[in-house]
Amino acid sequence: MKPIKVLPLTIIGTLVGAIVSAVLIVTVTLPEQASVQAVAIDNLYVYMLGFSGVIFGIVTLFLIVAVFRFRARPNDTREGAPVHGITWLEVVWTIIPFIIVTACAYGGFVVLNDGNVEAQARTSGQVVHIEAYQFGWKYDYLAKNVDLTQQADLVLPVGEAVFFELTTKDVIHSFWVPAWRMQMNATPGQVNTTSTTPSKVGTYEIVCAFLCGVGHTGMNSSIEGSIIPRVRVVTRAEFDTWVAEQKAAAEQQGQTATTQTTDGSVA
Ligand SMILES: [Cu+2]
Repeated sequence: MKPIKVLPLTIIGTLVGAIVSAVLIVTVTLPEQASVQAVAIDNLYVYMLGFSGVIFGIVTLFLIVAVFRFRARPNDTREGAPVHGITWLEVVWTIIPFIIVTACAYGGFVVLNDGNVEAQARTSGQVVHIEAYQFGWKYDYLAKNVDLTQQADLVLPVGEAVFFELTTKDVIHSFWVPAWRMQMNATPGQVNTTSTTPSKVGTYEIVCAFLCGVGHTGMNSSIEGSIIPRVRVVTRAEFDTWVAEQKAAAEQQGQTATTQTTDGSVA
């Protein structure tokens, strides 16, 4: 039986795979890019999809050819030839995947490292603590002079780095804003962190990306009937106004509570 011609098949597989990747890259529409980091993350996605498509093309082509070429003919009950190895092929299929995996890991490291804006956010004080619960999110604004706690709304100023600390009251949840290309799990017993720089004014959907119980679907802000608000990215001035309003509302609520207690004790 004639052996498979490796080189021509590899070339054809590469071309087919590259075409598959190109079609996917052109036709699959990603969500709007609404953070500074989103651009580099999308480029990384295209880079990895390119590699994956080529590997897919080569592997699939070899598989199809091998299935046809080496199939058992009717009434042929002979054993196959005992092949003990082809050293050059084994060296090649070890070195090439090693290079590909290293290149992908390096790309991922660079993009995630460059996109980490924790230092900037800590300097400017833009730190938000997110507490996940069944079934929603609560936000504490930890910035100096802001000090808003247990907010149902996530409102952020555009163009400013923000650092998130995530915890959960109960089970594992995952905070995901597709437009920011940012997702982080909230894991019981630990604080997970992530950061982003919103780059566009607007409202964006928040999704819980971890199946967390019967109300999980409701933790997606864009489904009908969801009580979870979308994240609002506003100008700095609008953000300051919002903070002032929330603080005033909180103070008034505190006063009402005090008044009620006083009234109760007097009566
Ligand atoms: Cu959840």
